[in-house]
Amino acid sequence: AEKEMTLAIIKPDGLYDNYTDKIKNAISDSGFRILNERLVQLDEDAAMSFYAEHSSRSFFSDLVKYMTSGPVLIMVLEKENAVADWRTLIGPTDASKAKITHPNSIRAMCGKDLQRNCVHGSDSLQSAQREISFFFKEKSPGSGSMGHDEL
Ligand code: YYY
Ligand code: MG
Repeated sequence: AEKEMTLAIIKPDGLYDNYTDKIKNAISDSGFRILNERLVQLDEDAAMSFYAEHSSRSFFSDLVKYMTSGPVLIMVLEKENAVADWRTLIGPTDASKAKITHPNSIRAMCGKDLQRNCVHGSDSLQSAQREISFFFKEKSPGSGSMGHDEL
């Protein structure tokens, strides 16, 4: 099968609680390669744009507040079937439920609850491409990318 790329983020609580090494070990133990990474402090505009699909949801403003509450570590992961396999490794969105149903998942081990779930993973190949470009592709000013690094 073809290699795929997906976008992973260690969210503010994950960095703050020093889960970076544990998460990176899980990443390499599961056969992913980290192609690129950036430590980023998201501002409100970037967080709103990254999560635009959720802009009408009741949790949106809390999500933006949380995602801008501290630095996040953005990583591009590569592997066969990377998108689905990374979603499997991180586990369900609600970390408090993941602790019961998927105790070996990253969200179960490192997350706290529905909001503070420690990590992000792209939900489809199309999302992965959009999200990787959001952080890592050089784009013309005003095009929406906040990244300046080349893959
Ligand atoms: O893709 P995933 O992160 O598992 O969940 P999404 O449904 O895309 O929601 C994005 C993000 O929003 C989630 O990681 C936590 C937060 N969130 C929330 O705070 N409350 C909800 N009811 C749903 C999601
Ligand atoms: Mg999602």
